[in-house]
Formats: sequence, C-alpha cells, structure tokens
Amino acid sequence: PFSLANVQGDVLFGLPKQTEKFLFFQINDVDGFRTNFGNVIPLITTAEQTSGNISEIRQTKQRIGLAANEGDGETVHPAVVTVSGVNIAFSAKGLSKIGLVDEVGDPEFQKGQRADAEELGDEGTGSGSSYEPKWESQFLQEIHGVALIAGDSHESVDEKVQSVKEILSTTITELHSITGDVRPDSQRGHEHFGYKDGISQPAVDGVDTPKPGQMSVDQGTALFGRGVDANTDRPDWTLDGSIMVFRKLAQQVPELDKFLLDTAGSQEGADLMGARFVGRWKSGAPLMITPTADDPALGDDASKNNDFRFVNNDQSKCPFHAHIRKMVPRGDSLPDSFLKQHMILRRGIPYGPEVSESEKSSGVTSQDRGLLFVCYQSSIDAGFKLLQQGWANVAAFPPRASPTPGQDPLIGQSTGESPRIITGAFANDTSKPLTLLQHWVDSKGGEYFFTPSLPTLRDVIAK
Ligand code: N7H
Repeated sequence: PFSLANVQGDVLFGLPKQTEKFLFFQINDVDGFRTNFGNVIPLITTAEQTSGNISEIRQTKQRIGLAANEGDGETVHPAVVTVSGVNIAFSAKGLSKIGLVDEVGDPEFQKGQRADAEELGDEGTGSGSSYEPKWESQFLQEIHGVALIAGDSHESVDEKVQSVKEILSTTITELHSITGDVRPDSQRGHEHFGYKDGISQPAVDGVDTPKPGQMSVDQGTALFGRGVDANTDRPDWTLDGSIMVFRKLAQQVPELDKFLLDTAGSQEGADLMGARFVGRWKSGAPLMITPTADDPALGDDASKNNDFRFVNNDQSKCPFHAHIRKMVPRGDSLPDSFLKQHMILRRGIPYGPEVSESEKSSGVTSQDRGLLFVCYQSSIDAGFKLLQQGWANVAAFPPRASPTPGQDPLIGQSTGESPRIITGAFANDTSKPLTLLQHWVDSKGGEYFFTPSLPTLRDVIAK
C-alpha cells in the first residue's frame, strides 16, 4: 500500500528550506558506499515527515500571525523551520555503478542531461555530435549522485553536510556543492526577478487537497509505479521513486529591468510588461484577475491567487507568451486531461547575492545569481523536457493562438528561432511584435537524477 513514509520528502511536499545545499558526488568504492549508506538512512527526511512539518508550520504560522500561504513547501519563515532535511538521488551512471543496471524506463534519464542539452536549446558550440554546451565545467564531469540538505541556517545545514560526509567518508568524492538561499525580508518566496514563486503546483491525488483553481494530478505523474504509472514496465525497486531534474539557471536581473524600462518608457509600463512576461505581478497576483495593476492582498491569498483560467485565444488580459501560460495553458485549446499528464512538482530555490547598487545603476550583472531549478515527475519526456523544448522554446505554443505568441520571454531558449519575436507584450496593442535580442535566463548545466523510495534505499542500495 501507498505510504508517505516510503517517499523522500522533497518529492511530495518539499523539504522546508531557508537554505539548501546540493552536494554532487562520485562513488569510488561501491561496497564501502553501500555498507556505510545504512547510516545515512536515518537522516533521510520522508514525505510523512515533511507533511507533518507542513501542518506544524501552518499551526505555528497561525500562532505567530503569518499569512496562511507564507512558507508553504518552498520558503519557510525561519521561526517555523523545525527540521533540517536530507534527500538523496542518483544519476543513471550512479545507479549502474551501484549495480542497479536494469534501466528505470526513461530514455532521457538513461542518457543524462548532457545528451539533451542541444535539444533543450542550451547555448553551445557546434551541432549534433560536435555540439558542446556552454556549461560550467562541474556539470561536464560524471556525476553519480546528489545529496540535498535543507534547513533553517547555513550552520544547521553545514552540520548535516558534515554528518553525511563523515558517514560516507572516502567511499565518495565530493565533486562540488552549490548553496541556494531564500531571498531576504520582503523578497522571501520571490525569485531574483522579483516575482513570487511556488504558488501554483499540481495537487497529487490522495496526497494533497486542491486549493481553489489548483489542478490535481494522478499519483503516477509524480511517482513511479503508482496510479497511471502502475502499468509501466519498470524494475520493482523503482516503486515510489521519482525523477528529479536539476538545472542551474543564471538570471540577468539588472539587464531584464533595464530592457523593460527602456522598452516601456516608464516604471509603471515596465512593471506591467514584466507582469505580462510572467502572467503574474511581483506579488503573485495573476493578470487574469487583475490585468492592469498589482494587488498584493490577492497575491498573498492562497485561496484566490491561483483561482483563474485563461480565455481560449484571447490575450487581452494575459499574453499567450506569459511564462505561466506557456507552462500550464489552463483554459486554452488543450484539454485539462492532457495538461495534467504534463505537470511537474517544482522545488527550486534561488542562489546568489541580492543585486548590488552598482549592478542596478549599470544595468549589468557582475555576480552570479539565479535559480537552482528542481522538479519531480515520472517522465522527463512528458514533464520537464516537453515544457522546455516543446512549449517554452516553441513560438507557436499554445496551439491555435493567434497571433503567434513567440517563445517564453523568460525561459525560452533559441533553437534556431533567432531573434526571438513575441506578441502580446504591449497591453494596448496585443498584435504589436516585440523583438528580444537577449536572454535573461541561461542554463549553466545540470543532470537528471532518480530519487528512490525509502524501502529501496534501505533494502536495495544499503547493505
Ligand atoms: Fe517557472 N519567474 O520568475 O519568471 N515560474 N521560472 N519554470 N514555472 C513560475 O505560479 C521562473 C522554469 C513553471 O501552474 C512563476 O508558482 C524563473 C522552468 C511552471 O500556472 C514564476 C525561472 C520550468 C510554473 C516563475 C523559471 C518552469 C511556473 C509563477 C528560471 C519548466 C507553474 C509562480 C530562472 C521547464 C505554472 C507560480 C502554473 C511558474 C519564474 C524556470 C515551469 C514567477 C525565473 C525551467 C510549470
């Protein structure tokens, strides 16, 4: 039977995270690794624990008077983070190194993200067999696994990191680690462009109760061997596992701000155009409900801020190209039954410092910042890859929208479509095209990982 205690915590509810470290490693000594791994298992946070933590957080929030949606899942008030959590996931090379040579049944996972980089539209040189992505070198190494360690402070996270490293000791080599941090003060829960993130997630059947407007998905969309995925031919040890996509996405924040201001001509116009790029105002308030001005109370209200549908083939309130419309075009020409097969559970966290005064005034990024993008799904091809390659990068998506929307202005990557031309950016003339000569999000690399169930970690991987 299905039990939350069998699923790793980041998959279903998200580890509560003020800060999170991703530790990428190689396995040197398989026997030693499997022997020592048993001692890591008690540190692993399960979905049962994160769900308990979420309800505890809700109660604590009520007690200390925080807004109900502040701190659900992704970005938690420091006062209410009660655990530092550990999760672990393996690449295809890592699984086969351990001896799990039966393929999980996902071709993209099997080949690894490097093999997908060109199709995803990641910047690079050459093409086909001579294509080289412009990735940071750490992602060009062979990565066997990643430990996710989340918590309320760098100190508590580092302590947990030390424990994991001491247990695994010389059986692994740490390749590199990256730290993500929730942004400070009023920007808590907002990504670096300034928009509130983590509002819209699918509710998993039998796990979450949908909030108004929230779409629910079959368990098999997230978990191997459950619901619609139960009929898929996979090794037994994949049950209750999930595929985790990791991407380091750099964001050019002052450049985007400057572009919006130069193009729109006023701060008010820039705010509107930026909101049209996203489909939401910075507060999280959706354009479909409030198309001309931000409404922070609406943005904060979890019972209202996701309760909308797009109007098929109408972009008067929200452009077809808007990031949230590209990613989940609810109410457009594709039926919900189809969209639900292509939903992902997002668990990313921002990285890098706040924009400095000199970056603001020059309009030029000098410090690396962006999003450590993480999402879970049971199929890369139906989840992350379709959303990136098939939807964000494709000018004619959503289908039958007219005029042609253009790529997702934020995450759309050129796959031959250069320069990128979008329509719908100008609220007063939605057919007027806008040419984008630059990108504001760049992929620095990543990998595909498999997040096994607790029973598999305990009975198959540890020995
Ligand atoms: Fe997006 N952003 O600030 O613009 N994203 N995203 N994303 N994204 C969302 O509704 C952002 C990226 C999705 O259900 C919001 O929760 C940034 C990738 C999906 O209505 C904001 C980056 C992919 C949704 C951002 C980035 C997705 C979503 C609104 C990269 C998949 C839910 C908050 C640096 C391939 C849509 C919310 C829905 C929402 C931003 C990346 C997917 C503000 C900055 C790579 C499915």
